[in-house]
Amino acid sequence: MFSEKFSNSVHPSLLRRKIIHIDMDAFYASVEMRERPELVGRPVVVGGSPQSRGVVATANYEARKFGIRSAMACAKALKLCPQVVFVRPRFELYSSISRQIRELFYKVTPLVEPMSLDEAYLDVTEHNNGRFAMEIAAELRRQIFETTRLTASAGVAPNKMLAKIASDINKPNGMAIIRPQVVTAFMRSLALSRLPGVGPVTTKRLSDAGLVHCQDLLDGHASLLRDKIGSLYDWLLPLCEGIDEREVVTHYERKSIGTENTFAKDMTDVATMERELRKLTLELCADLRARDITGATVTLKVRYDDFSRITRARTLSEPTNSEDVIYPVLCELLQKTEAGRRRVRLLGLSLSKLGNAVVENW
Ligand code: DCP
Ligand code: MG
Repeated sequence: MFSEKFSNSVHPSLLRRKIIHIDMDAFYASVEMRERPELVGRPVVVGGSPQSRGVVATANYEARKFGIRSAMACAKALKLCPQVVFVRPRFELYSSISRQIRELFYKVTPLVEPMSLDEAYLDVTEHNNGRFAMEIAAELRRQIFETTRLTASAGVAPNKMLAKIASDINKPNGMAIIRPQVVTAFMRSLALSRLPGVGPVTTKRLSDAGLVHCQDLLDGHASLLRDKIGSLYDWLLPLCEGIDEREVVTHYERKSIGTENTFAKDMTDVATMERELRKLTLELCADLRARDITGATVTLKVRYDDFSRITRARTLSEPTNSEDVIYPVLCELLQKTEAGRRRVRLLGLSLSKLGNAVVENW
């Protein structure tokens, strides 16, 4: 599709790495269709209910034909397609499948950055066993299907931005490769709204300035464009050239650790809540001590029966993981809520301002 004549202008950063982006197709909906074959061929929305202001988490491809999209109100989805089937999400099921998929990724390389339950970047520059990145991606898609009976799409490219854009090109159940030699040509016709970090607000600002595609920015005069869109220009320019130096991040530093429980019956009296908090505190502190984690800020989370949620927090003079310190603080924080006056469906607690850096993989 793109001619090789661009090969003499390849930016060196595009020759450095090989990145694969994998993204499951209509993930939650595909899982539900696998579990309930009677849904196959029908438009399906996974999400809340149209009666209770729920939103669409995802829609299968049949439902998308009617214009239904993620984050849309379920009531609107129902208007667009009256025969749509609404299904409640089952997050535990999705995360167990997500773990299966990640295991397949980690067999290829430790350089995996999961972005969500259904999406990850892999850096296969080194860990390729002599295979082309494209072959690894094809093999992973095959293994994912064999293991889960679900389809994934893949993108292969010299960086994260391009790999993610590529995985969308032949979605669903497809794959695309963007070679370094075609990046310049490919980027020119790409809409600016497809660049990472460019959301609806920025897209509007850019189109108000007459900028819709990357070429509009690439061909424009730098100082004129800086006058129009300010520092946005310098941020976007390398992206429009197809340059994205972000590494695949395999570990993150944990900022907080906590636990919570939704109760089978809403709670009304404070003594019961204190007992439940005590149980949660003992569990959490045992875990913290086992992992040698301490924290200075204690946060209590309360969800009332109408699903509204509040948090109350206190920072101690020094980090701890002792229930004898944390539990009384939680009881004090509970006094600062409407517990006892309103019905409570969930209690949670967490510790932040951790005393020692806690580095984990995803
Ligand atoms: N999700 C959500 N709310 C959103 C977007 C997504 O709950 N606003 C959930 C449901 C999706 C899952 O995350 O199934 C993965 O998100 P994707 O954006 O990858 O969408 P899908 O996998 O559903 O579809 P696609 O085939 O376009 O990747
Ligand atoms: Mg997906």
